[in-house]
Amino acid sequence: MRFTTSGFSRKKLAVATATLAATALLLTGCAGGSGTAPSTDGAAAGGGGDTSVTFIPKSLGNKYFEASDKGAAEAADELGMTFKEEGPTATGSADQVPFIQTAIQTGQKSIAIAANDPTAVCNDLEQARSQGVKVVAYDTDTDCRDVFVNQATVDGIAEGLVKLTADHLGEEGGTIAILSGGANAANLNAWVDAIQALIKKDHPNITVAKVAYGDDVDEKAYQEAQGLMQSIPDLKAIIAPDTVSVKEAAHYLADTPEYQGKVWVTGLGLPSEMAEYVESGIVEEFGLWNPEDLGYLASYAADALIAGTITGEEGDTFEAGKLGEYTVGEGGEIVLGPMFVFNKENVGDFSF
Ligand code: RAM
Repeated sequence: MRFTTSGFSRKKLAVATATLAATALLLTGCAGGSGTAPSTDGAAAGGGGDTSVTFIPKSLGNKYFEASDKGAAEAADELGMTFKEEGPTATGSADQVPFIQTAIQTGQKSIAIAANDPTAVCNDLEQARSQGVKVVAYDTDTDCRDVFVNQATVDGIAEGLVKLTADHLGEEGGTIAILSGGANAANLNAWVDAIQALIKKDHPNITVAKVAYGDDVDEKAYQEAQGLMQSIPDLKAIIAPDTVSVKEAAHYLADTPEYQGKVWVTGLGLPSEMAEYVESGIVEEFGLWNPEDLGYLASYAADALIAGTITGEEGDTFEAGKLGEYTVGEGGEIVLGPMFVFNKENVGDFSF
């Protein structure tokens, strides 16, 4: 089964990216201090000014969140929302708390957060909600929010990555490892659990020897990839459901010819970061979605919550600009669409 992503075509994406780059140049405000990114002021760009959102990614400097928050800024501009992106440079459980407090104290109408730890930020998010701030979880869920904008279903991601790996290993199967990112992240742990459960249920010829964690940090992910390849003699594949981990596993493989052709790497990656490895044959296929669309959808969900168009109840519907109409599902989850598979034929078509 091929996974194709709803909501973006290459041409449309190229146009959107060019438009977005021009818009971002117009809107970018002054840069913040350490731990903050330039904020763009939708009001200054002619927006209504009475709605606002602060995006708090897992960490600044991760190109995945640079892409998702670029899409969020594009949507905020369309909606006339004041947009801010602020966040930590590390992925510790409590690193995002100061930025939630800043959003509360500056009267932001909504917060969109990709929590490094689903429970560690709850006291602060509940404080925000008690003061009327709408909270959107995006990319990864937290226990205290109004809605969760999810890039794809957990089962869809697990099925996609396991299929790529099982197809590569064939009847013989073999020993694999999983290299994830932050050990407390709800999205990553859900995917790791679903991947292991699916392999146990449907692929008795595949053994998961170890799960390692790179904490969404380049150097650590590289070292963990090295450790897996050096410590598991019959290792045949690594599944890395995290853009930092899959990039660094490919990076270590590219640096270490003795493992090339022996260990196969796939996972969830950014085309912009993985293209060199796909074009050189180090990696054949990997999955993801359009992170810019994820952020774009999260901004529209925040705006709909502020306007009262949705409350987060199952069945609520709202318009999300160029992405069309979305419906709130069970537990307040809004799903962007299915996973998309990138390979040598298409990886060069995308700029995120
Ligand atoms: C990293 C982060 C993010 C995840 C992607 C796939 O950038 O862990 O939360 O969605 O990988």
